[in-house]
Amino acid sequence: MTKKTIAQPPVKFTGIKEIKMPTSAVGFKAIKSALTHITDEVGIMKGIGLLAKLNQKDGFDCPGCAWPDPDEKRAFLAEYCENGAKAVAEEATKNRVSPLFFATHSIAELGLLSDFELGKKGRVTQPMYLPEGATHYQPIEWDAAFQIISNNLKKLQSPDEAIFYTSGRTSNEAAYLYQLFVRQFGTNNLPDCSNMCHESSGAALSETLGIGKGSVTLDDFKYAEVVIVIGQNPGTNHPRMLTALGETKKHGGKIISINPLPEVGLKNFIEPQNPLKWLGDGMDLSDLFLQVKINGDVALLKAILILLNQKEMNNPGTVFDTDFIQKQTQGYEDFIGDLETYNFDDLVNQTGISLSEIAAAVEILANNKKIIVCWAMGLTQHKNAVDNIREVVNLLLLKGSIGKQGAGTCPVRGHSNVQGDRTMGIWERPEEDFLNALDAHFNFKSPRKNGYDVVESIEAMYEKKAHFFLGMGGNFNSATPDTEVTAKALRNCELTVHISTKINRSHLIHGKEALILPCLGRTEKDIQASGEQFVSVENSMGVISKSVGHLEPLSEYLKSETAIVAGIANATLENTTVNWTAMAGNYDLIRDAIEATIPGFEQFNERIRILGGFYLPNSSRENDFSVTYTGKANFTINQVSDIVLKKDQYLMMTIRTHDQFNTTIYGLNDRYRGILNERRVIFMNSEDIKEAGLQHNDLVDLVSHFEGQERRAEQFLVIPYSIPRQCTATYFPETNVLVPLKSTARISNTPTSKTVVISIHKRE
Ligand SMILES: Nc1nc2c(c(=O)[nH]1)N[C@H]1C(S)=C(S)[C@@H](COP(=O)(O)OP(=O)(O)OC[C@H]3O[C@@H](n4cnc5c(=O)[nH]c(N)nc54)[C@H](O)[C@@H]3O)O[C@H]1N2
Ligand SMILES: Nc1nc2c(c(=O)[nH]1)N[C@H]1C(S)=C(S)[C@@H](COP(=O)(O)OP(=O)(O)OC[C@H]3O[C@@H](n4cnc5c(=O)[nH]c(N)nc54)[C@H](O)[C@@H]3O)O[C@H]1N2
Ligand SMILES: [Mo]
Repeated sequence: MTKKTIAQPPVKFTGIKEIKMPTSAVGFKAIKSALTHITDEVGIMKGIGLLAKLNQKDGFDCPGCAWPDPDEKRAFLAEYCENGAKAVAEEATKNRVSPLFFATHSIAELGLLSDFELGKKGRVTQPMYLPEGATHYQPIEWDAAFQIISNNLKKLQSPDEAIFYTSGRTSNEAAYLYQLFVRQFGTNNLPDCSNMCHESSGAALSETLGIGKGSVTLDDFKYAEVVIVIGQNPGTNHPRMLTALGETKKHGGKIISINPLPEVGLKNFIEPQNPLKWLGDGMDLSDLFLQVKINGDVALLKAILILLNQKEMNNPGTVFDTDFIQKQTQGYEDFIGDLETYNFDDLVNQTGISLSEIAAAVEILANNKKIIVCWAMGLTQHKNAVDNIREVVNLLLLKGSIGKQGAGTCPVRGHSNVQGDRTMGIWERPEEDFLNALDAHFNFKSPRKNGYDVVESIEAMYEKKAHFFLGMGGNFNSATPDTEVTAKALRNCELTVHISTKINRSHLIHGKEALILPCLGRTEKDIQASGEQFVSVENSMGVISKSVGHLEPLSEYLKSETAIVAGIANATLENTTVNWTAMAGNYDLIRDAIEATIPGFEQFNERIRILGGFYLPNSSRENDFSVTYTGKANFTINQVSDIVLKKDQYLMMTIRTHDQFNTTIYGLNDRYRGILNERRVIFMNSEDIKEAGLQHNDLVDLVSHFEGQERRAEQFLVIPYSIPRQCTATYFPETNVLVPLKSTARISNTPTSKTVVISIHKRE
């Protein structure tokens, strides 16, 4: 018999090359890299045809990040970035994983491939089935696959024994139909990638401002006097955001970046849209870079707020927006009272930043009124992540920097439709109003009990309280924390099902039986009973727009995500009140149902056909905080980090390279950080390396420490890097095995993937 398939990326070294860190982002090299990926995966002619439709008003939405497209003018052939082009190349690839491929490779064998090698095998072309005890996947007809799902769902003692995960690429139409099926089946077990991503932002913003989404639009970047980019690496993860930051600079605004790493994209940027500038010096972006220690952000913000408060007390009414505070907010006195209890020097020490640099930030903030704060995973994946974001809101409220042009909150979303999926009801804790609307429209009673989020789902499968897993996209095994625990949880299931475009490690870590259901991607034509369909998505700023694929589907066996949901629903639900076949045959009918049950979608079918789409209503953008629990915008009292490191311990953040999209590894380079052809590295401060008796390129094992438990990840190369003392960085998902499942953020329950306590051990 074969050995058990390994759950983690195998230890393989690919031959590190180190280069000097570049001094600017984007520019000619980025364009070259984009074209290389497109040419290698898709071919040059087809590739250029694809790029011409990418993010255009009549084209398809980039399957990369959720950064918005300009409302007005869009550049022909340039409304994309290097990493968007890689995302498209990855999906539209010529390479195929056919039944023959599965017949000639056992699952254990596939497990020995790295994520990079696995992904490069290409798109899955046919539904595949793994019977109990089998070593190879085999092809299966769609109807037989739906029947296996239905049989397994019907065997459960309760609908709550099934888990229905979603990754944020799923369109609004597919997501809506999916949650409707899951609720008609009888559970709210709808965990999604958001639980690991911006859940902390949603929790903090709903409490303080009344809506879990950001408040700014792209246009606001032109009017902002200050933009703070904190805990985010836009040069890699949202490259088109650099154009917006460039607009801020062109209009005289200042940029402050707050990050443990000097990320190149935040320093200097060469506009991709203007070839005349490709070889020039580029535009300097950050006016001030605060190199904060990992998880030192609440301390830093508090230190800034204390100094701002002192300035305000010296000259009342000149620093804070007292009128806004008085009329629109609640909790100011308690907040200021709390601020006065901190020891200022302790706070500064926690940040690792000099007092003069903090004072420079205070100077910029004191003298300006229109502030935008942008953030991503550097704030959301800590134990006090919700505190981080509430403290950001405190700053904006003091300055009255919300609900007006050029100011506000900007949580920069990850997956291209992660925000839309939540709007569509992909949530384990749905609002009563939403469920009531569903019940009334579809004439059934949806479940009221809260479902499991990602961490709770893993626990439920681990403890054998749940026996069925279905993933609508994503790579659950590799994206979640505590890889070995998650793998055991998935293996405990009776059936694991993945609706996927490409093969990934979650297909190899399976339940007793398993299915891979291949679906159409964004780039492909979607033809249903009523003809050619399009879908809709919501970007990071609440714009709903249309996305239509133009390529011929790569295989005749692929189904759309909506058709797959309808197939499962028809096979499973006996007394359903929904005509699944009709809805999947004509997405206008799904949009009619969305309009009838979700606020903000009036005349949806009409408005979605207007090129460019429409904005959803957003109360905090409109300066209306009446929807919070106090009826006002709320100041909050937040906690600084309580992590105490022992002498030989370090904090580790798990971050993305320039060549990956989450668990999809496009290539082996992290060009902007000077690392080529290798992923098994740990970035350390050179003083720490010296003190630990280590040397550049030493081979080390990493051990994480949590509540007396140890977890181990073996074989990483030590790289000296500009990073604060006792802080380290490694790449996700290689080190997810070190992130303890139970180490999560208060309130949002998001895994603390940016604060892992580790020790570092030299290999003999
Ligand atoms: N090309 C590409 N684009 C992507 C993705 C991708 O993988 N590849 N992923 C998408 C998804 S789902 C998401 S959520 C986003 C992720 O976008 P990011 O959040 O930018 O991604 P990370 O690599 O996790 O980077 C986190 C950044 O926060 C910093 N950081 C870490 N800890 C702290 C801290 O304690 N304080 C502060 N101030 N900074 C900290 C890190 O140094 C790093 O710069 O990108 C989306 N876009
Ligand atoms: N340690 C650590 N862990 C993290 C993070 C971190 O920063 N550090 N970040 C977290 C974050 S922010 C996120 S969002 C999650 C991401 O978690 P996931 O969303 O679960 O993971 P992805 O790697 O984005 O999923 C990639 C897979 O999605 C499938 N796919 C791609 N396009 C489509 C499509 O159009 N339809 C369907 N059905 N499938 C498709 C492909 O098969 C591909 O292999 O990971 C989280 N995990
Ligand atoms: Mo994300």
